[in-house]
Amino acid sequence: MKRTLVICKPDAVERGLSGEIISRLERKGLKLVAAELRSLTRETAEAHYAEHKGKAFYEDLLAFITRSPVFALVVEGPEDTWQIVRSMMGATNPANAVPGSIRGDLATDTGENLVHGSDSAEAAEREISIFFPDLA
Ligand code: 3AN
Repeated sequence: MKRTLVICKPDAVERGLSGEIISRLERKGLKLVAAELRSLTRETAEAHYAEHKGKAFYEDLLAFITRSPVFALVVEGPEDTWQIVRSMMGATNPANAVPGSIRGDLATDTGENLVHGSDSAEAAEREISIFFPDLA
């Protein structure tokens, strides 16, 4: 899958860091294919985070991701684009995210960790179809 979904989460937009995140992706050599600033409905958030349903942090996660607009992006690169984005993001827990990564440089909180990237080629396809059905 050459395309992957990236979400600059509400904390990124609120902190004025969506430009920084997009700039890093572009400087890396990934191409923007789609981009939209939008408020997520609970329904869209549930579809996106279906794998986390039932976990202790699920309701907090839905409240967070729907609290203010996100910047949803589709970026394109070589076959392993989703892996490139994941390594640029850094670990889910910013305490483990290496300096140089988005979370390693800019985040301190596991919940509010600025960015989402699809974690497999299958997830990229599924998530792009949720956010940008015309592209799928
Ligand atoms: P990633 O965002 O690195 O792909 P996932 O998919 O495991 O991580 O988790 C999705 C989101 O759920 C995370 N970005 C984070 O906001 C939240 N999350 C994951 N694990 C925890 C946790 N242990 N406590 C609080 N929030 C969590």
